[in-house]
Amino acid sequence: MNDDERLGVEEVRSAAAALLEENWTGSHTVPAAGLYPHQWSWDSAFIAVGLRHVAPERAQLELETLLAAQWADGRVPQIVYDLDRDDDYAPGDSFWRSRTLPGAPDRPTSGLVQPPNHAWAALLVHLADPDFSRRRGFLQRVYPRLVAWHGYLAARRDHRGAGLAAVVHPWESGTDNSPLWDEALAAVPDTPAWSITRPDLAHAPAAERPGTKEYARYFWLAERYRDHGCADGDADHPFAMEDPCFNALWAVSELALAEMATELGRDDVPHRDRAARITAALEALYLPDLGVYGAHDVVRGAVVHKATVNGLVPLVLPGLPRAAELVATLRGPGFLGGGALLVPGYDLRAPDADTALYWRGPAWFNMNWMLVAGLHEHLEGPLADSIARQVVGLAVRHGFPEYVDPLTGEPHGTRDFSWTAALALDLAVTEGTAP
Ligand code: 9WN
Repeated sequence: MNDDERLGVEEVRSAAAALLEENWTGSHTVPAAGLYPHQWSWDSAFIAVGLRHVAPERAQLELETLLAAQWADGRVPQIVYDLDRDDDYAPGDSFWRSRTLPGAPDRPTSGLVQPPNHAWAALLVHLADPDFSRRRGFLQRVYPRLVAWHGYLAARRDHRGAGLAAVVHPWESGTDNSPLWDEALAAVPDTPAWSITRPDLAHAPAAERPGTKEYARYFWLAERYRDHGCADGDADHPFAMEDPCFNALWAVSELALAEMATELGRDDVPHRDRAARITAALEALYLPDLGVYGAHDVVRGAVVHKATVNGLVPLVLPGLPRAAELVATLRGPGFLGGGALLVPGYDLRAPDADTALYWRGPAWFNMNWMLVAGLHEHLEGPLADSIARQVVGLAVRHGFPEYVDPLTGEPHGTRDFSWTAALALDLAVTEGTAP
């Protein structure tokens, strides 16, 4: 019996619940008290998925708080700022000054977005206790906001009319320094006007975070977007990428909206149609020789030829024509077959893979959680269970790290990271992985 098998569900539940309680502010959960002191968009959705097992009302509030900061155009912001912590993370509200922008909410936010996993999370939260959810009118309240959010993606982010949404900044992908963005980012000037501070480096080693040049480019791009009023009307975005992970989450969230629509007595067909259109459009991003989806660089008109975990996430989609190929890649030498405990962020054989550096090789718990869901979707139960077991074991054993070395399990980034706790808790409960 190994360490993981000795963990009981109750042990996982109480460790995860204690951390989520500690990181709860009264209206939302911070991703990590030191490194990430505000509310982050896709983090909140992952966190709600775990919270539903221990605090269903907080799970609903988590999403409602985020959606209350929605912009008039429907965008759900990447970050909702806590002004008391504005010096503790950069860029803060002092950079975005969102409340001076038309259509921004009263709450201070970033002008960017993050991947649309919210409707998926909201459906899971509802299903955890449908009676309680109905009593609180949860779906009635969140459904129209989620529809507006997806409407923003369709209206403002489908830059080339192919049915896929583009991210206009690496931060929007949630996989900030993924090798997928290297070429596009190299063309971005590294001369922002803003004087950059790095409060993040007080909480994680510099060697595990994006570098100075990358940060300079991140700020230059963010500054440009801000100075165009975050308006999306500008056809000359220097950075516009269709990410397979972002778009797969959009499609799976459309399917979740379809289920919500049925529950609410509304028409589910437009949601199912959009999910089918996104799934079909993803085909153009598929890289047959690598067995994964790449990212389409809208500015250069080409698909980036790199095998990252982003390109495996479409496995979450039912009926995906490439499912068998993705499973083979996942089992193959670049990923699990290369001796990895968890699915790495980047093909282990790539010359520039680094198993300790943020999104350039380490294994992330949210990505592995999505792959577990995708493997179940495509009837790969045993593989899903073995990944789920590793997620739970490594998460609890290392104090809920942000990410781990996929080969050794060594923890990296910050500790006490909320989505690691929430998703380990979810798998412990739903998969029964911790006997
Ligand atoms: C920028 C909060 C966020 C996650 C992202 C992760 C990291 C921020 C940063 O932390 O990004 O948004 O400062 O590095 O890449 O996925 O949402 O946990």
